Amino acid sequence: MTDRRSFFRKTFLLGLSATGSALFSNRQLEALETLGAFSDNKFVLPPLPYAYDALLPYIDEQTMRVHHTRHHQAYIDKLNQALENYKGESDLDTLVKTALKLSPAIRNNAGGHYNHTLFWQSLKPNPDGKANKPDGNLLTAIEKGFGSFEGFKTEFQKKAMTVFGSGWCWLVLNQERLEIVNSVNQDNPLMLESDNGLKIILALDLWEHAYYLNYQNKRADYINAWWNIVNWSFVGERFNQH
Ligand code: MN3
Repeated sequence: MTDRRSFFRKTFLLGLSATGSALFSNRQLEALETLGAFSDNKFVLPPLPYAYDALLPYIDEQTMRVHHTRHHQAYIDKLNQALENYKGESDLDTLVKTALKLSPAIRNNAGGHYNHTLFWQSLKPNPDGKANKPDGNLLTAIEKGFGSFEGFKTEFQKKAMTVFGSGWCWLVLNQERLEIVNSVNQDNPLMLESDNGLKIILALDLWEHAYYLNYQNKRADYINAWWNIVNWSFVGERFNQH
C-alpha cells in the first residue's frame, strides 16, 4: 500500500474528494470513520448504523446479518485483494467513476462496497409502522418530477420490477432532473454516465440475497416493505447537497 493510496482513501472518507461529489457529507463521513470504515490502508466493513434486527418486520435479522457480514464483507475482501497490485488512484469515488476501464474484479467489488455502504445508510428502523415519506426540498422536487409522492413510488416500483436478474434501482439527480434508473450486477449510475455531475439520491438493492429468506421470489412484496424503512432524512440530505 502506498502513501498515495492511503491519502486518497482518507480523502474519500473525509469527504474531500477532488471531484466534489463524495459519497457522503462530511458529517456522515466523520461518523463512518469513527466507526472504523477505513483501517490500515484497507477498506473495512462499516458497521450498520442500527442493529441487525432493527428493520423488523420489513427485513428479517438473518437476511441483514448475512447480507452485511457475508455479502458486503466479501465485496470488501475481494476489492482489497484486487487492489494489491493496482497503481492508480484507489479512493472509492474514483474507482467507481472509472470502473468501466478497470478490471472486472475492481469494477464489481468497488461497486459492491459503494452500493451497499450507501444502501445501509439509506435505511432506518420503523418498528411502529409510521407513515414514511420525504419532506422539504426533496418532496417538492419529487412532486414536480412525478406528480406526487405516490406517483413516484409507482414509477420507482415499476422500474425496479424490470431489473432482470441481479441489480439495483436508483433515484438520481441528472442535470437538475430527478430520474429513476436501473443497473445490473454491482454497477451503479456513476459508472454508466460520463462525468456530468450525476448524483445518486436513493439506492435499492434488488439482488435476491436482499430479500429471499423473507420474501422468496416476491420482489414486489420486498419493495412494498422497503418503503417503510427508507431513511428520508438521509436521502433528503443527499438531495440538498447537490
Ligand atoms: Mn446486496
